Amino acid sequence: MQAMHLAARWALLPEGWAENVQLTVENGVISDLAPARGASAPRVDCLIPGAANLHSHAFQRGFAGLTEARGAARDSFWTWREMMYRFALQLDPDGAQAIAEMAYVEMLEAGYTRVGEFHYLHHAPDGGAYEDPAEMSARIFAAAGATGIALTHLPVFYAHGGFGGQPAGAGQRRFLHERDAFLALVERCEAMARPGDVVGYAPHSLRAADAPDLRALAEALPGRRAHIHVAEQVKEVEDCLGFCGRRPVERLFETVEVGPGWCLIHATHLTDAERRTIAGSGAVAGLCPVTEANLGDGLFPGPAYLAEGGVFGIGTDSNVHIGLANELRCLEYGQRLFARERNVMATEPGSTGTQLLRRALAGGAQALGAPDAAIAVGAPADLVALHDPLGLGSDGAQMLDRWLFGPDVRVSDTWARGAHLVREGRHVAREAVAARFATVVREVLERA
Ligand code: NGQ
Ligand code: ZN
Repeated sequence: MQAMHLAARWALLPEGWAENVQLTVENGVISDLAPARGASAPRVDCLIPGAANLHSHAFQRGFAGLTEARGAARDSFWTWREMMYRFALQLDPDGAQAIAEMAYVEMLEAGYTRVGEFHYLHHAPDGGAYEDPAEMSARIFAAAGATGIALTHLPVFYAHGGFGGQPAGAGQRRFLHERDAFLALVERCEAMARPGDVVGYAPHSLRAADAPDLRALAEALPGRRAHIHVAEQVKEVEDCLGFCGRRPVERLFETVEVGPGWCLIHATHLTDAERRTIAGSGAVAGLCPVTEANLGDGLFPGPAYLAEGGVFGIGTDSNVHIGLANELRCLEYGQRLFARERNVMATEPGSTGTQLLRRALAGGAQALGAPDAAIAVGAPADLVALHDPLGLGSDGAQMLDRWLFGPDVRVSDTWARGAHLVREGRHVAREAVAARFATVVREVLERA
């Protein structure tokens, strides 16, 4: 493979912003980093590392924006979930793959080069296993392969409909596994992984996986990244208290050893003690600010958690709107509205965008078991270029802040492991992927 050269006016390096940098990329890896010389290489305005999107349910992209009309009663997370289940029951493997490809194209266009797919749509619409029980996971791998995004696949263990081992409801029949069959799925996924892909596992929630399930999985799958939804909704906290006298985060930490290999998705409703416990454990808080706003979840206690040294990363979750700048802005704005202050998620003086991005890059890579997101020799060439059409950014930090909070800076290019997948803001396969996506969604909506 031929070496690629790329120059950047500004680049976010591990030690900070650098001006006029030239990179060489060979076999998908950054092989050299030097001061830019002459005009030999194509030059971008601002170069940042590609980010990890630590929490996605790709299929939910299929009904993005279509649950925003009020029903007869008051709408909530739980009424949204009914609609989500109805959509989930309509998808066949081809449809699920087409929708995942659309989501992954948009992620690459947004600046993500890896996705953590929290995957629970496992079985056929009647709840029976497909001939290949790993069929739906195979479609996720295929969608990642077709679009070029790196994948951390997180097959989901789902066994119950609520706390106390309640039976699963009819709408959940495609999600369910016995423990042995689930462990076999994890093994099959490992066999499907391309170089650079990671396979973890995900007990869906304390509602869907009980304490014996959690312990058995942790014992059977040591060393794998583990993700779980926890304490997203007040009702979940109340139901957990009603069931066992403990709050969800307390219950999780009492049940399994939670450390840096864990990612706690949402972790919205926390006591001070629970927040300190998460921060002290080194686990990643998997924040999904746009989805959390869309579903009316509540606000994560950001500043206190950062003060305690807590780690966080960002996920697009329901994929109602796929963005990276957008997620970080929504995170910061939620905290501003609550604190009635500005630049709340910055822990030191200086660019809020730079601090938010660096934390999200580090937490995302940790949560997905990926190499550090860094523009550095030896690192995978996962790169995102920002274009500043008016040339107003006087330095990299300002360009980044204007990308997050202003109107005109945007992603122009994305390289994943050196492959130039997004050019002039568009994924190279966007047209074909979008056409298949539109056909599938039209068919599902006509049927539903
Ligand atoms: C999910 N999504 O698994 O897709 C969940 C809803 C549930 C979010 N929590 C289902 N955002 O939690 O039971
Ligand atoms: Zn989720």
